[in-house]
Amino acid sequence: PFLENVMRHENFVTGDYDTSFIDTTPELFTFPASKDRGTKMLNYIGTVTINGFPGVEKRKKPVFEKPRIPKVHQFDETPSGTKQILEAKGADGLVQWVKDQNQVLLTDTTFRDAHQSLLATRIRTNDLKQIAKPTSKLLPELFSMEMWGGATFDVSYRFLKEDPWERLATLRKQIPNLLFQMLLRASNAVGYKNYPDNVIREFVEKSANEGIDVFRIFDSLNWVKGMEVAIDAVRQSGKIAEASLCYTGDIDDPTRTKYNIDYYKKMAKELENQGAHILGIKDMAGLLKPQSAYRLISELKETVDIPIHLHTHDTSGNGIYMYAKAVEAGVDIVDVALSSMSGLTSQPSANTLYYALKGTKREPNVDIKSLESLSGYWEDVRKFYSDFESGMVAPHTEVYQHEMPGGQYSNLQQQAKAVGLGDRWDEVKEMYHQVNLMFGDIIKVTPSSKVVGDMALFMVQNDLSEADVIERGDTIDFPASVIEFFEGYLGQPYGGFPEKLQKVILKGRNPISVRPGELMEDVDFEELEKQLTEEIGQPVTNKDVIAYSLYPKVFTDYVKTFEQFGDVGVLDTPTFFFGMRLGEEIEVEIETGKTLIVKLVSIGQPQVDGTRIVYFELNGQPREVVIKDES
Ligand code: 3PY
Ligand code: ZN
Repeated sequence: PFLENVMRHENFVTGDYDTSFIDTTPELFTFPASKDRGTKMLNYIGTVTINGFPGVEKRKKPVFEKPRIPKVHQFDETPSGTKQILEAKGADGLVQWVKDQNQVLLTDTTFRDAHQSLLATRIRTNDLKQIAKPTSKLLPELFSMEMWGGATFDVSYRFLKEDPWERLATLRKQIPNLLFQMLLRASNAVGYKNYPDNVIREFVEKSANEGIDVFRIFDSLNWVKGMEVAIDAVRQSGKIAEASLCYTGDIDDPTRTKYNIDYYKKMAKELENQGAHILGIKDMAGLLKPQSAYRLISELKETVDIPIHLHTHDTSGNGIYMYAKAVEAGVDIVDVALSSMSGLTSQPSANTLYYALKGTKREPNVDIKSLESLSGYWEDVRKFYSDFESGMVAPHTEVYQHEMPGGQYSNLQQQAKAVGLGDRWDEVKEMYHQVNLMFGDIIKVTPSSKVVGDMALFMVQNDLSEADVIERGDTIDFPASVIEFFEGYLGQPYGGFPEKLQKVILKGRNPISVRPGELMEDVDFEELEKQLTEEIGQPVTNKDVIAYSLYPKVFTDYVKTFEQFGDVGVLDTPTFFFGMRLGEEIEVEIETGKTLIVKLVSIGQPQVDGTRIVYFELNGQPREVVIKDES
């Protein structure tokens, strides 16, 4: 290991060395403990082969085609892109560049919202990594790639057992030319509740340092006060603050007057005054209709002087027509996904939009062949994740009634199944609509949408109507998220809380009306680092400490799994979900240039203690692991 350490040291790699650096570089003498990665990996493969993977129907591993990776010339230079513009001109220079463009610019959401909305956020870094370089070479004209934040952060630790910071670092290396964009839930960061201000600041600073360039910031109640700290932190970091208004209701429906055009114009102006570089319009459920989009964009263009970036979900099937109208009205940037990862609860298709706008004044500058070849890769990869598909196969105009965000649809459906309400999904959707009205018609987006979802599930499960809730509320234990919402810990909804319901739910507790961050003490990160180091018994990074401050248990559970199974991120996705078939042989690259060959030879009968011996060959040598059969 000493020699390996020397050879990896940057002075050695760059050739800038003489022997004295060995004496002055003590870290060369700390050797990583040998951790037998091979055995841990066999343990993981044995475990999923026998017991299956949560959320994936247990079955023999299907035979999948190898995903088609478009050929790009490895040694061609990566074309420069928007990342270089930001580096050369700074945030204001980049904003000016956007304003100077005549064509509509595109953000590709395939790496984040598309799979959050179609596949319950389950796409693994292993699959992103393989297409990262081709994407950077084939789509250098993109405005940005949305590839981080939202639910991807906690799902990485929680379900995929991988580190989201490593995803960011890996992709950043492969994609040096495009702006990386993340979704930041303002005071809720990438979590489901408000955090102390210094957690938000620390999170933004680290994310910016690690490679995020555009922060789309929103508040789940459109409460601008709740966005102040996040916007300021992003501006401080030198990156781009895309402060967003969330769109709900219908500006052209005279019976829905709460969120009218003036409401959005006022909010847009406030965000601009607050320091937004770009105005985001976050149509999280896909409620913005074509004619309303024309009106909304036209009027907002006259209201603010900053570029406008429009996000939608194609649940109703109206996405492309709506974008065409928004483009006509002068929207600067729109969010699209590669065709095979688009449509339905995801974003509209980039490929389709290209043809829709071809020959118009604002035709996007993008290569359709590239879009198609990259889409081919995702068509193949998507098959690995079929267990996480929502089952929606055609446009759902009923979204205009239930108003459920695209990113929530497949997740809430999974939650409903988990509590035994899978066959009452239609009722859950109807209840979601009713709960929204009970709550006073609120903005529904993470985490306020989760509150509505939790309450809807709770009411269906317990067969409660609105009248039951009001009349018998004092005997009902409401979900924790619902109580917190009515206490004011997600912020203040526009128009206030419905007072009667609030009283019933709070049972004598007093709500707050200030920004929750004002009441929370700063986190002492040094103390937290000590606590975490003690709890897991190993040194930690500052990124680990941030993750721990956001969700302590999710993070320590992840560490425990890592201890047990090692880095499962190196496995291909079919093996990760299904384990191996008898007699199958796979290659696993555990680090660059270091590959293990694994063969599953046989599986023993269950023993009296409920375990089975699984026989492998690892690089040709027989190896066996003992697995508890829990199937
Ligand atoms: C998220 O917050 O994760 C969302 O995608 C909201 O739409
Ligand atoms: Zn979205």
